[in-house]
Parts: sequence; structure tokens; C-alpha cells
Amino acid sequence: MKLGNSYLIGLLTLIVPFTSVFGQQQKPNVVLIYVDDLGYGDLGSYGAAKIKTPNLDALASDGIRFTNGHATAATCTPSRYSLMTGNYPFRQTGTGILPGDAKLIIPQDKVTLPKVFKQAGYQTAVIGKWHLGLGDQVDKDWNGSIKPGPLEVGFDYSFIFPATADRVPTVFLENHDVLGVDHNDKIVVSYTQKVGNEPTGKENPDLLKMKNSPNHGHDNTIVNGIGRIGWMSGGKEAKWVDEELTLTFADKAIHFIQDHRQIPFFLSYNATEPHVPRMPATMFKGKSGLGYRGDAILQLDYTVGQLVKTLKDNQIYENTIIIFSSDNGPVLDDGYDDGAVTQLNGHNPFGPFSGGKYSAFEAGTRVPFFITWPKMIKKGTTSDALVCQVDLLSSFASFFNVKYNADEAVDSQNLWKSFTGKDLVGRAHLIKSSGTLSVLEGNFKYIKAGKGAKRNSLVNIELGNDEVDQLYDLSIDKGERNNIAESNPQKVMELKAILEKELRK
Ligand code: NG6
Ligand code: CA
Repeated sequence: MKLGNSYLIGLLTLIVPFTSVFGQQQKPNVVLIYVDDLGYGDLGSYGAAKIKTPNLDALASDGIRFTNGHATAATCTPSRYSLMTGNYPFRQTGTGILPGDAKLIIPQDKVTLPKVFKQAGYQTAVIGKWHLGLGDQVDKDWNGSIKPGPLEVGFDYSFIFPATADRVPTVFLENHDVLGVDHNDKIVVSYTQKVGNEPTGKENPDLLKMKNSPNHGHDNTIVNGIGRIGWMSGGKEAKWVDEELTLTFADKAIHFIQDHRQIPFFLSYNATEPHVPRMPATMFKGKSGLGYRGDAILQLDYTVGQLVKTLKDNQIYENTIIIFSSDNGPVLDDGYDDGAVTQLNGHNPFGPFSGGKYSAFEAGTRVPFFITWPKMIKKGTTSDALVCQVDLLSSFASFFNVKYNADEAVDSQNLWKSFTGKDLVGRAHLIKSSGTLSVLEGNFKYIKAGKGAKRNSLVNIELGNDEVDQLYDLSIDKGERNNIAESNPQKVMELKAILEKELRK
């Protein structure tokens, strides 16, 4: 029997799927490790000396480490919105920090990052924090099937908690269902009034195992001795134990990797560290000497080590792209008296920058950002290219040759060459949304004039607002201390024009 070449190749491709067939390489797996409130200066690889992050540092030095990598916003929901949709958060209203009962804010009929992978033939999963809303209304039955959610916007599998660890409901969802639902003990959630008879931080502060910081709220329903935002009743079996949160997510992620080792997968591992309430597993408590915030970072480092080990044990590390970044910058006191301030011990989560979480100054959005892919990216590379999380969508779409409509993911740029170290410039400019809008272009940073408060005294962070336009030259003034707008009207006009053009888009 005579067989044509193409038939043979087809047959071989069927028999040996995704392996090297006549030079055709298996598609790389992609693991996105997206963490919560980790600062530019929180890792050894970014200059931290008071805390040890060996696993993350090893990873950072095994690929390309960015010094000018950004989230689009200084809080969680808007940054995650951009990562998922490829759009700046100011393009859609309702992308601010969501309550725990919010409805899904990611459009179902538009391209998303996981949809790009799905279209390229990947199995996709999200494990960890979600905070992009669930269901099609605020008022939903947490005891039934909850959709739309991650599965409707591109993930084949999801194991998440709905919002933040400090917001009710404090439960896990696997795909459409809350884990541990008991129809004799129904879960009820409200953000407008108290439900049920569970103690609250406000009425029963004596029951708190970790005190709330004054005036921060977090004084609604108490779960596991921790006051939360929002009220919840029922669901005794469904409630998580905070000390087990990360170990649970890590276990799910490890199993997902093991189960998919032979087919290309995209895993978004959305760690909750070091967001409040910081309540690490017992093995990490007290280990950093920096309070629970430091201990939570040690726990994150350990977990990442476990994920990398799983990839290595399954012989897939070499051809896995690992992307590490944080959704916004750091904050010390974000509502709980957990030692982050009193035991800081000289640690500087903010690096050389001003501001922090919630701020338009650089520490709000400039975050650790590194990518490894042993097979393709040269190890030990440092890049000053301007890159943003919003660009992952377009970059992967172009790598896979996945197409989407011109009116989708309009802010996402193809930075494949920058992400893999072949271009050291990156974006021409970036717009950041942190209450007020700012523009980064080369060494210059413009912050739009506005009436917002200059400081959030609760969290002790400068917000970067001013009634006048601000311009900084970051090459000599990383801390944004010296406003040069008045002496550089031309540059201000230029950056203002960029912003106005983007706002008109
Ligand atoms: C704020 C919370 C803060 C944190 C944040 C969300 C108060 C006073 N503060 O509203 O503790 O939960 O929301 O953080 O309620 S984020 O990283 O998910 O955006
Ligand atoms: Ca966050």
C-alpha cells in the first residue's frame, strides 16, 4: 500500500499527539501565578532582604524579570478585568472593587484570555481568588447552581472563592456549585443588612481572634474568629478554614497539572497572599518575624515551589511558560491588626516607589513581573521594557494566531517579543487607572489633576491625587517627589493628548 507523505504525517500526529513530530513542537503549557497585593519590593529578586523567597527568586532568575511591569489598576477587580478582557478598566463602569455578591462583570460574548487558550486547543482552569462577580444578578441563591461565572467566560474548570478572603460568602465554588452545600442549613448572604444570628465584629468584638483595625469596617459576620465585610448565615459545612485556604488551592492546582500533563493547559493560579485577612497555615505562623503578612509571603513562596516541583516531576517544566505577577501594589494595614505594621522590621514592600495599593503613584501598579520558559527564554534576563498584564491576551493570541474582532481587547498589545526578551522597549505608553488616571511614557509619568483625597489615612498611603497636573521624570525621581509639570508644559500636553485620545477610543 502506498501512503502519501501528508497521510503519514497525519497518522503520526494522531499516534504521537503534541510531541515533537518533524520539528513540530508541543505547545507550551502556561501557568499564570497571579497574586494579591504583593509589592514591588516584597521579593528577594526585587531587592527584599528581610524576607526570604527562595522559590520565587529561583523562578525569577530562570527566565526574564521585568523592572517596569504593571497592573492596569491599583486594586484587584479592575486589574483582573483588564487581564481577562484586554481592556482598560475605565472603558466599563462597575469595574471597581466588587462586593462578594456582585454579578459577573466579564462579558460572555467577547474574547477573554482563557478563550484565546481554548481556541488554541488548551484545557483551561482558574484556581483561587476570582473577584469578578458571579451569576447574572446580585440577589442569587448560593445553594443552587451559580452561573454565569468562570466557565462561561473561557475556563473549562474552576475552583475559586467568590471575591476576597475578607468578604462573605467565605466558601469555595467548584464550577457552578458551592462546595459543602447543605439544604438544611442554607447559605444566605447580604451586603445591605444583617442576616441570621451569627455574631458580628461590631456586636461581639470579644469573639475576634484577630482584632480589626479601628474604623476599617470588617466588622460584619465573624467567620473563624475573623470579622468580614458583609453578612452571611448558614453554610456551616461550606465555610472555609482560613489556615487551609492556600493549601486547598495548591492541592487543586497540583492535581490539575498532574491530570493534564499530556495535553497543553492554561492554569490561572490566583493566590490570595498577602491580601487580608492574613491567616497562614500553622507551619508558617511566626516564621518570617514580620507578622502574618510576612508569613503569608513565605506561604506563597512555598506554594509556588510546590507547583514548580510538580511541573518538574512530570517532566513538563522545560516547556511550560510560567508568568508571575500581582494584581496591585502593597498595603500594610488593610483592616486587621495582624502585625504587618508593628513587625515590619525594616522590610520595604514598596521598593523605591511612593504610594501603594489604591494609589496612582508607582507602588500602586508597578509590581513584580517575571516569565520563565526554559525551552525558549534565556535565563537570567532582566528587562526594563514597559509591559502590562493587559497585553497577555493579544500576545498569546498572536502567538497562536487566534483572531478576534477589532472592537475587542482594544488595549491589549502584542508584546510577545518583549515578554520573551527579544525586545527591550515594550509599549510606547500605558494608561493606569487608580482613582485618577495616569500615563506612563518612556521615563515620564503624568498624573491627571483631580479632586480626590491626597492620602488614605486608614491605610496610611499617599493616593497620588493633586488639584494640579503632575509630571515626574522616573529616571531620576522614582519616588515621584518632584513635580516638574510647570517647567515642562510641552511634555504635559503631549501626555494629556495621549490620555484624551485613549479616552475617546
Ligand atoms: C477594601 C477593603 C480592603 C480590601 C479591599 C479589596 C475596607 C475598609 N477595605 O474595601 O480590606 O478588601 O477592599 O482589595 O473595607 S482588593 O485587592 O481585592 O482590591
Ligand atoms: Ca489585590
